[in-house]
Amino acid sequence: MATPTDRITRKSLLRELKTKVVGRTLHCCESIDSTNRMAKQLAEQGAPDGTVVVAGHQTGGRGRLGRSWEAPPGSCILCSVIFYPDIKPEFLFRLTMMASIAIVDALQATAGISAGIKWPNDVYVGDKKICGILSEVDCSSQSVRYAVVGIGINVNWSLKNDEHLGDSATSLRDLCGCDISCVKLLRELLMQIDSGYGSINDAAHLHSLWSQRCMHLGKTVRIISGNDTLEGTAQGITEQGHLMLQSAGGSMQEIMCGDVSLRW
Ligand code: BT5
Repeated sequence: MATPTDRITRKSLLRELKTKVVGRTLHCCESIDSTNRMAKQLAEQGAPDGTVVVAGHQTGGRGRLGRSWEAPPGSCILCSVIFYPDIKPEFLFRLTMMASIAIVDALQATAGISAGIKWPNDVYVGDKKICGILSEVDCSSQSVRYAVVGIGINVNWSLKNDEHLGDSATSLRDLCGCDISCVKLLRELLMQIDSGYGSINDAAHLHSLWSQRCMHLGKTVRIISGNDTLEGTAQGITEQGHLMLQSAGGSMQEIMCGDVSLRW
């Protein structure tokens, strides 16, 4: 449950934050254009591994492909984490996998909500989106300079009657019927991410945790990828994070990016 003092501040978050890397350097802002934008700027300036940027409000919250991320001031989790991962660029999707697993586990631990991962970057409860992840990287073909993983979770914002998102999105308030402490949820999330980051090179373990939490493996899905609409059974993901889609005729296709829909 949230209390009247449930404001995300450095002090409230650092209390009982048991992490090795993630959140040891922490920037909390009332309002900013985008935590991902600020995190990238800090990474350019050499901010330490695991630096976290948190905002109460974003004036230009970003999604993928130029889309936007909405959240009323002071109601949701809006944060970005900087990483300098020791992985080859082709395996960078592991960071998104690690974040998705951490989000599902933190929602369960803090609010008792069973959520699932929707490839590539969403967390859903039932058929509604509760969280989006935006991973951005600076890398060459050989090495990764830095990666920023941005996370937006709908917490104390009622979306049921929202004109734009009511049909497709949900929040912890809508699901639990009460407000949930953003401080506790974010602290749990950062601890889960910290533990996942420690084993980012254990690909088999990560793959198994991700697959257990993915909501559409083995199911028939429709994927919008660029100008193409594809249908088939989602069979799994490759080491690079591409989705393996099996058509009704049995042929297998590797999809690099797209939006999965589970209902149409
Ligand atoms: C995402 O993009 O889902 C990634 C969102 C990442 C947001 C975080 S917040 C902290 C950090 N700083 C940033 O600037 N961004 C990150 P995508 O898959 O492209 O989904 C975007 C679409 O989701 C929009 O076009 C809307 O349709 C929908 N949407 C926008 N706000 C939403 C919300 N609060 N809940 C559910 N859906 C939303």
